[in-house]
Amino acid sequence: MSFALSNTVAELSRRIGEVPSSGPAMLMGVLNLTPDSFSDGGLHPDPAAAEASARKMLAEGADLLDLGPESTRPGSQPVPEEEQLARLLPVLRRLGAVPGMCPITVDTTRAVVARAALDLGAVGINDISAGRDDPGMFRLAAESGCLLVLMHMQGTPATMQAKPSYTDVVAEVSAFLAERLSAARAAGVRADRLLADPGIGFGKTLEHNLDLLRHLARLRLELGVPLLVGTSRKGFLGTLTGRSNPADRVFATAGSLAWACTNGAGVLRVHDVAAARDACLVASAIAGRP
Ligand code: HH2
Repeated sequence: MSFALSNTVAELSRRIGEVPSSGPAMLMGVLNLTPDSFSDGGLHPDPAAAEASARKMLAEGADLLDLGPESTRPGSQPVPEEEQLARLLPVLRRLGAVPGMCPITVDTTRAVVARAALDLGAVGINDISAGRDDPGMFRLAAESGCLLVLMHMQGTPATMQAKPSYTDVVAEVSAFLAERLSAARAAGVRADRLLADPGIGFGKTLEHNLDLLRHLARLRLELGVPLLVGTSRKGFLGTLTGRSNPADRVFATAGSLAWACTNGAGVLRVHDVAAARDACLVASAIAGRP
């Protein structure tokens, strides 16, 4: 990692670490480069369309952008590494040339894809398998010094919503993430580069999702690292509001974000950056964290 890049990562991890006590959560805009994502699939058929969305999210206040070359919606199948690279690299090259572009993370479980993204200037890896899919991921994060998000998921995207089952969802998710965080640290990943994510919608019923959100502050305390939370437009919001189209869940998302950002979330992964920004500014101000 270059000197400039490692400074960016250090500054980012400092800012993210400060969030729960001061300031609203940081906003990570979702930029999926897939034909089949549950909400924005097919919206970015070429790098120019991706750049337009990136510029829009940047203007709306995104602190980070998360580029996704693989859908992980319920029932989805893994995308081969070559295909992920073909979707990702042209967009990364293009965004690298945009003046003032915010730092970029890549949503992949494959180390070869993550390495190529880091080589093109990405600052972090969002690994929804928490290092279980590819043993090379922790090594790469340790060597590069990048940010690393570790997420909880029961099962795999292909099967996860078939029959999610827990005795105590909060305790089990917390124990899983604690184990994955210590495995990452044991592999040499710097403690201040790690984030944990309860994985809303990944092998969870409505009640599981609500229980996890209700106990975000406890997870933050038990895990000792910043939390990333992704509720944006997800199915449980559709269940609660009766809105079947993910694009109609922007207000429902804002409600969940206002809760998350005042209850321990450091980074919010969102499709609608402008709505997320306003919801979090207001909720954080009421909570006394302007
Ligand atoms: N959710 C999605 C994808 N990646 N990563 C983290 N860390 N946390 C999340 O909650 C999360 C995630 C699913 O959302 P999206 O990317 O919009 O859909 P798809 O997986 O269909 O591309």
